[in-house]
Amino acid sequence: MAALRKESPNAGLIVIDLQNDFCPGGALAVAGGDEIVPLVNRLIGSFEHVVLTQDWHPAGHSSFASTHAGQAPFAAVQMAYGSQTLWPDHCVQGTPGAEFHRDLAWTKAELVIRKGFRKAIDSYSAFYENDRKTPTGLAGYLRERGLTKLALVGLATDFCVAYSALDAARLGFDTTVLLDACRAIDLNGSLATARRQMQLAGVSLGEAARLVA
Ligand code: VGL
Ligand code: ZN
Repeated sequence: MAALRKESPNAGLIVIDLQNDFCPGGALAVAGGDEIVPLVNRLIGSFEHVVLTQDWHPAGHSSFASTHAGQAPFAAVQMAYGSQTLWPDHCVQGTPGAEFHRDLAWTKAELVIRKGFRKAIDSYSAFYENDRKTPTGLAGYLRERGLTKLALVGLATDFCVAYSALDAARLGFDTTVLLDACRAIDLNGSLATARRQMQLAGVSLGEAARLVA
């Protein structure tokens, strides 16, 4: 894991969706979501390359329960591209809820990649929208810059972090999720499922506290 740090110029830290709406008090609060900020900041300090993702939905997004008559948050519906969980309205473009947590040391980030900006399709992964086919452009960016080793942290472990890690591994990146710098939504066993899927896909599960100790 030491190879992930600063001394490795081909390593990148990807911080997933560390935004107000995923922190306590936010519209889709993840328990303890704000607790990871100090550890993520230490990681940001110890990596040469940092990329942030920002969940970034237009009002009336198709992943919002409020967009679907008679549907409540956390229900699953069928979309053209497959099953989609419905969420409370969150991370609406330009709103305070979509901003990064105020204590996140975001200024060092070389790229902020926004996702979920198309009304008709959600995007959990930083690499592909939820049809698993439409690229965000992140893989091309990382490859062109020679970043082959990725450490992922942020919110939520079992949705945007896991989907991003599974895609990263599938795309051939050497991928580690630092679980102590993530927090989960854990809907119907989704955390256990995500951990199992990541292990099967060859994603390393590590600890940020050891990396920055
Ligand atoms: C996320 C649900 C909806 C996440 C984003 O960041 O994990 N989860 N939008
Ligand atoms: Zn979202």
